[in-house]
Amino acid sequence: MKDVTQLTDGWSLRYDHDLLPARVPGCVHTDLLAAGIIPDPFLDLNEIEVAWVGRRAWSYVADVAHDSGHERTDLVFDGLDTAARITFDGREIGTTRNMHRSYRFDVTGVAGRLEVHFASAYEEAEAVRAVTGDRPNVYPEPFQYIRKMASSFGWDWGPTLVTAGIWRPVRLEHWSTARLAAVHPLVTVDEGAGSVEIRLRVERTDRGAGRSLLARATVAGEHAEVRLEGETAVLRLTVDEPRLWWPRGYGDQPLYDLDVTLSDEGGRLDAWHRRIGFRTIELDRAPDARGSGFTLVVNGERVFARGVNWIPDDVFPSRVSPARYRTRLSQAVEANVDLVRIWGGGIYEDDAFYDVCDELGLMVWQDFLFACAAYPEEQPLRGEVEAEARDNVVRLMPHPSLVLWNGNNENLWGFRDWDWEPGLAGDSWGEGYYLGLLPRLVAELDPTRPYTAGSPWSGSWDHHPNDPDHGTYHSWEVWNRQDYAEYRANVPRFVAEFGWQAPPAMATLRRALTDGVLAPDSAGMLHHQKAEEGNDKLNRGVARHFALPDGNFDRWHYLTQVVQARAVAAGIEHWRSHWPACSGTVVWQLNDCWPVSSWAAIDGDGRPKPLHHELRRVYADRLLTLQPAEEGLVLALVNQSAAEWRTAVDLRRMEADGTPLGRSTQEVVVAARSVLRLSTAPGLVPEKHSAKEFLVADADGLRALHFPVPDKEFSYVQPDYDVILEPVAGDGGKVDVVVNAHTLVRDLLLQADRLGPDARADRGLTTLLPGERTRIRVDGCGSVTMDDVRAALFCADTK
Ligand code: BMA
Repeated sequence: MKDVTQLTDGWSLRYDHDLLPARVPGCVHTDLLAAGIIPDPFLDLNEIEVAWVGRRAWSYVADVAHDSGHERTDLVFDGLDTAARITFDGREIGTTRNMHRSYRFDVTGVAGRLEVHFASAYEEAEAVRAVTGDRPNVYPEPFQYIRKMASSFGWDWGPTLVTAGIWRPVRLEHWSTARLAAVHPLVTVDEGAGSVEIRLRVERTDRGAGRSLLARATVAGEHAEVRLEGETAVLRLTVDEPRLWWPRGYGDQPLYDLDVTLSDEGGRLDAWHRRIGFRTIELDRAPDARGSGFTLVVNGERVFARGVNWIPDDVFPSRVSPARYRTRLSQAVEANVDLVRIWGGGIYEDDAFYDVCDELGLMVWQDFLFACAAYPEEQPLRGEVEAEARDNVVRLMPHPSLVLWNGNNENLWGFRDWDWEPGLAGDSWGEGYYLGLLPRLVAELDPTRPYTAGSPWSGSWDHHPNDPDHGTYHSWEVWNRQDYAEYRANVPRFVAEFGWQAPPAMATLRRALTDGVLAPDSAGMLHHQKAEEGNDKLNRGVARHFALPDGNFDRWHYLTQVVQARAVAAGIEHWRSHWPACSGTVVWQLNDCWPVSSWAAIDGDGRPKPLHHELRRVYADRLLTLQPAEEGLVLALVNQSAAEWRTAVDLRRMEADGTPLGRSTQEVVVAARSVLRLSTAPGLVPEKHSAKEFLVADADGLRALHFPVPDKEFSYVQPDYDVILEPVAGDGGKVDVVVNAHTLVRDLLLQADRLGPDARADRGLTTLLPGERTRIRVDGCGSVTMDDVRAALFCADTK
């Protein structure tokens, strides 16, 4: 049987004449940080100070002995970042130039000093650029000339920390006769029967050549076996009426163990195991009266995708453990998300990511790794692109959560709209990957899964790549230039990106910015804001609704977070209420890779912003919303659950001080998985530009509000509420904060992180009518005083 030795221990990083202890998997920055040689680049302006790290060559060394008694020994790297030359016992055994591939070298009989020499990624990228010629991109960094996580070079939410290192596990594999070189399981469901087709490839030693081998597969008590005389074989298994894997909210996530073994007459040689799930997946892009849609269909059920975009959870991805993936993806689930799009400027994540998604019922949309640039199609890149795609398609295809391959992020759009076309003057820019190579590879290797050429993409060059009526759409004009109400101006078929920025939680800011003085434009704040005119856009966003607080950082911080939550909610409420014309929203972005002001719902320290709570509301199965629309004020009820929703909607027209002006109750029935749009009775609609009245709709504990004018014009009464602290019996770490409102209290927020760095509140923004109360449970805060709590409470209508 194959025998594996992990090479985790005993590594050192050469630093001038010293050898520093090194972590594998890891990277140079984290080793230098652990050795006290660089300051933490996540704090203050330290990023600038450590820029030299990415400009240098580095090497890792370990002494490796092995004597296995096997015929072959392979040195296997799951990931090298990036341009490396590997020597073993002084002999060069290989070179690499792709962070996204795994590598295997035959090192039979070799022992001694193993050394991995990394060139600076800049040097490699610049050398490749010299061969391919220059191409346009969105940032002044050479990220499209090297197959490495693009955002390592910085992004509009990320620092420029250009890594090097052995970023994924490395091991020795000792084997004799033959091993399983590739296992591709094609899993689908055919008329109720689960079908697994396993395409196998084996590698043989010289002595194993021609020997008869037996491959055997098992799933759900079914077996299949095949004799191999050559290198390849196909095994087929059928499982009668398997339990189906569903996205969360649609059913369970049963997973089945699929085992493949390889043996000869002497016994077992190799084994492979994955968990699979039975489901079908289609992407419906059929033309219709509006254009052409983009609807995921799972097990025949059409799904509105409640999505978030995912970026690498740490700019040093080797630090992201399986436990951290689980935490972050569980936060997505808490926000009622059912789809995660892995964005193309990041990485193909570790299997642990997709394992969690398989278990939690999160659909995964995986971009191939191209973002915001024209990518040369010449060698040496073309071969690398094909090799990395083959590696990762085969690695990830067993996961039932994976529902879609996507060719790139914004490159088809960039070519058409961002002035690339003239400058390219016929040079290659990646189209051959997105419309040629990648769809061919997916069809060859993973034909049960849909592929789309890009995001955004209208399906063909017949329409603009970002045509709202065709395929996927990225909505960025609103954040860049407009008020969030403008999200309501169109109904795209699938909104794959849109978002609004806000700073991170206060405790995160305080940890990251140690200079004490916080202001929107303090040096630290500006350094931890990477977007073009980011702060101006934040300020403009606030100023459309509120008086911009001058010199009051706490209020500025709170209001930017309120506007972020309201903006994203406005988009989702509108687009969801247009299902099935619109069949998905993917918020830019779920997470961050360091502490920064960004579009993220969860900040770089893992703390939720108010947007995270708001997502839970707007992505719930049932959503109640009031929307100014062309036809008047629309009351929309979204019911994405499998059960009919019968309810009575209580509509109240009110004055600012809570005086009722009109009320009615409407009985409604919303069919399963559907939306009901009703016009509001004219007598209940507040006067068009009234600063004095508003409308409240309530149903089954859900609430929708409509204020005819922006907050700064509304005649709020000075908010008044009292607060009671109730310790939670038997649990010293928890407290209930009960707020009783005497007036209208708009967007009340308890910033739990002000009560303790690990404290979490179970509620986000909450609007209370006069006489209403809310109970906010805070977990992890320890003992708190009334003063602490008062100082952590904010509301929007404060004068
Ligand atoms: C889109 C994304 C990212 C970017 C985000 C915010 O373009 O694809 O490249 O970070 O918008 O600007």
